Amino acid sequence: MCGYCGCGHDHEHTHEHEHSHAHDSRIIQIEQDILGENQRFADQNRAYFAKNHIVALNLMSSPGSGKTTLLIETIGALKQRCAISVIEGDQQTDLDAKRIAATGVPVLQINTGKACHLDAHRIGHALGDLAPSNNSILFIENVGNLVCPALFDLGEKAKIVILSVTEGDDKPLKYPHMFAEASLMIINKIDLLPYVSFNVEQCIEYAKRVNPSIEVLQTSATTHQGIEPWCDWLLQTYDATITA
Ligand SMILES: Nc1nc2c(ncn2[C@@H]2O[C@H](COP(=O)(O)OP(=O)(O)OP(=O)(O)O)[C@@H](O)[C@H]2O)c(=O)[nH]1
Ligand SMILES: [Mg+2]
Repeated sequence: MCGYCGCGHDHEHTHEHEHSHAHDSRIIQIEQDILGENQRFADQNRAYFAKNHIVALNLMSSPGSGKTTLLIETIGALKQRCAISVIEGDQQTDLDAKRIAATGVPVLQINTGKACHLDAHRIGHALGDLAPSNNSILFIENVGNLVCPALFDLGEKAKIVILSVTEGDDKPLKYPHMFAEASLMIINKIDLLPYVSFNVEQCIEYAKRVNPSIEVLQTSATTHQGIEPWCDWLLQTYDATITA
């Protein structure tokens, strides 16, 4: 249960629900306050990114879809071409930060505790500590969760959703907010396609039903398939932002 975004609404249920309308409106008010507060910090982050020519990309997915593995491959392919830094979001541990640190790029781990997503306030603090270089790409690996991170603007240039083929091709319809918010869907672990029942065309059709303008790439972070088109997408986004 998330202690911040209100999903799950952790409260005692020893009472009857005769007053459910008042209860619901109080929850909606709390959610509006939380998201309104987040938006103010997100706008500050966005201004910081624009001033310093930093392309911030928010990577979101279910746990284990391959975000960190894909990042490690991406950093290996791109770090000679542009400066890169990473913010890692997990509920606990610095395991992912250690994996990224081994690539040699600056990385900062955020532990969210009970919270199931990163928010703009935490990112603002992390920017102070990480101090990403001007003219760089900043990857923000969000907490593994296909729901709540979609609600929270971090001030990023783009949201990217990573869906691995072991999760099922129906996810864009079942978790539409994530796919509606994303500019790009990466279908990862395509090396496993021969072993799972995952219809790539069907998945893309579902994603475009939710978000007609979503772009789609297919990768395998372990066999390196599709990494080049993904790096091209990154460099185009970087060039467009830096020269804007
Ligand atoms: N076969 C295959 N395995 C992959 C691929 N990408 C990642 N994996 C494996 O999937 C598992 C999870 O990968 P991670 O990169 O840790 O996933 P993550 O999304 O960062 O996980 P969280 O940070 O916990 O949400 C690891 O065992 C990876 O080796 C891929 O393209 N193909
Ligand atoms: Mg990870």
